Amino acid sequence: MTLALDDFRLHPAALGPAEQQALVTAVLAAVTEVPLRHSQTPGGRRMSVAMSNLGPLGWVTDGRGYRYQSTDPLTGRPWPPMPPIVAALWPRFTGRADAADACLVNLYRDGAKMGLHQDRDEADLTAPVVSVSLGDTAVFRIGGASRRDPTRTVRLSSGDVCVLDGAARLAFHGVDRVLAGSSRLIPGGGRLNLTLRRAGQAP
Ligand SMILES: O=C(O)CCC(=O)C(=O)O
Ligand SMILES: [Mn+2]
Repeated sequence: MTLALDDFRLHPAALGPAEQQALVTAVLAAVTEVPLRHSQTPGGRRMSVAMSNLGPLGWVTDGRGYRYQSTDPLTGRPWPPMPPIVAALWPRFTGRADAADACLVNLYRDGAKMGLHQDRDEADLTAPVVSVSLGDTAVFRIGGASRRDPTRTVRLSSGDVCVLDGAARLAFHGVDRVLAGSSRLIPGGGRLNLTLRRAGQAP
């Protein structure tokens, strides 16, 4: 396997059923202020994943490109604060004393998937990325720091947490598909992914 996978840390079943339920409830309540939406890619395609953000900075995509900003372009409002149960995942899974300043919320329904990409819009690319899976199982694909590197797939089930750190921080990754109906956690079905990052404050 490629070197990059050495720093891809998967914690299977890290979150128990009660914690998963509490996270879903808190996140869905918080995003009522800034509704989940199908954003446009810079190339003008509608994303199949519905997304929104929590915390000081939110990742947005539109015809102008990818970026982080402190307000929701749809509503003009600041992104809602991260619920404490979400913010607490950062120190727990990274061991760091700092805090995530961005939590991207992705909802996969109706055949939604995410193409192979790197997370590289953050000011400090040395801080890890923490990704939490809730609801239906995802077929997640991960490779190396070059798009041409070999990839492998990993099934991410509800309650799994993965950390992209070190050499894996810039690993290409994506979601090939979601196994519809594999969980009953999300009201209306589907998969909810929370991606916690340090987006701003480069050293
Ligand atoms: O849904 C996932 O597991 C991955 C999400 C992701 O890679 C992203 O939003 O950048
Ligand atoms: Mn990503």
